[in-house]
Amino acid sequence: MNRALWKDRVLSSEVLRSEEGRRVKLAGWVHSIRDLGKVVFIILRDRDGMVQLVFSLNTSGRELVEQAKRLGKEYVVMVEGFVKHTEKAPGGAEVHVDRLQVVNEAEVPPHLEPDQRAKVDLDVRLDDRMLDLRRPENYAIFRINHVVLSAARRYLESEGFMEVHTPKLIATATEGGAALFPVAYFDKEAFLAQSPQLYKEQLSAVFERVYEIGPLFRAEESHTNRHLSEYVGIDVEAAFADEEDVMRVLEGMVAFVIREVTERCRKELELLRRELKPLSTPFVRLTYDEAIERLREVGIMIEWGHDLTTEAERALGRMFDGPFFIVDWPTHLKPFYIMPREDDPSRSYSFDLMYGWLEIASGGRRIHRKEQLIARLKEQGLNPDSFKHHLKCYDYGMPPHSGWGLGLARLMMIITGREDIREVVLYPRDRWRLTP
Ligand code: AMO
Repeated sequence: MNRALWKDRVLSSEVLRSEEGRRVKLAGWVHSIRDLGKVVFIILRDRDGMVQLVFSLNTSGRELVEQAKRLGKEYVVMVEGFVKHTEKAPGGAEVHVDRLQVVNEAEVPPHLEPDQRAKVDLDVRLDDRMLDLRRPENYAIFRINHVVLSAARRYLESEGFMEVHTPKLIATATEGGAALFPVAYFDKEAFLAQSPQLYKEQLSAVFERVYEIGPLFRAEESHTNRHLSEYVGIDVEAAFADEEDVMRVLEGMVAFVIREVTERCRKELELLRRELKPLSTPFVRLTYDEAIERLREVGIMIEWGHDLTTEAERALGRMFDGPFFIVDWPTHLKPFYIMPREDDPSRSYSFDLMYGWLEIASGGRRIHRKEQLIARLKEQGLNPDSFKHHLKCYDYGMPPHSGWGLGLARLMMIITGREDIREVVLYPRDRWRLTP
């Protein structure tokens, strides 16, 4: 069989839409095999889905039926045959094969066969991630991930944001709390970026509205189901905007993403047994003070000025089904670049976006005056000298600006209903995993 076979192949879904008797060529992987003696049924999987192949004595001949019996799961094959409509086939159509070429054989461990529902531990699956990704459930998750990204880009562009990429090799920390990964950078020490924070702020003084979608690195020592050492962030920064303006962009984007996924990923959501409720904006806004008061009413005591515990987040998640903002956080809980409130500097113009129990984004209004930024750096025990390149920008005309950062995988956990963040990342990196 020659190269031309896969040059004009059709995808599985096209077979299901084809007229009876149409001659088609297909290429893909053997998903499952059912050998009934005189007839062999194979489910072929391609990037588009699955289709049933039939090898029978009548159309295929004895030799081909025997060849089909010797196929194994995940073999790469190319076939040619004609379409037949029948109620008995999944999707209502099948291909009766009269030509078969085995392109490559495969040998997969039985517990990781992609036609089985995942029964084994996630870590075992992650050790053979490429194979694991072939399971239809995973295919659905990452197809949704793609639609989320494409919808986010479309929404942000419609709001006048321009896509940028900032360095991931950096000289200083930006997010106080999270630890950095050091990197040997020629004869110096560099770090992997925890966030594009300072660069996106600087770029807001040039292009006004920028966004970045890219990898971020945090040396998270603790092993939780919602933290990774490497994750994709969607970061936004806007000049001449306050926190309320960028919260509107954030809730608008999340609502748009949910709508797009609902419309464009029906098949995938059905496979994952997910139903997404449409979101109406604006989302609920709760101040930090109101949040700790609501928690006190259910017996969870958070002293003013302390961060919310996981238990507290879970309790709030039960009170607000869906997305809600927590705003006006104590200033000292937020990074140095967040602006303290003018009417009460112990509180700040900041917000976290929660979705149920999970924090999916955080942001706020930024300080745009140099003296105030230097004072805040010092208050947080940071050395302004380490930020001299950034501080210089405040001499060149820094506009008022605001922004936020959202964790893509956190949003994906919500959309797909997965409780472990590693399920929604292709090759997750955490405290214990650096391979594959
Ligand atoms: P923050 O540190 O809150 O804010 O991060 C923003 C969002 O990124 C996600 N996130 C993570 N996701 C997976 N693994 C991690 N280890 C991890 N850490 C954070 C969360 C979080 O809400 N510069 C600010 C944003 C801004 O103000 O613009 C920042 O990085 O969903």
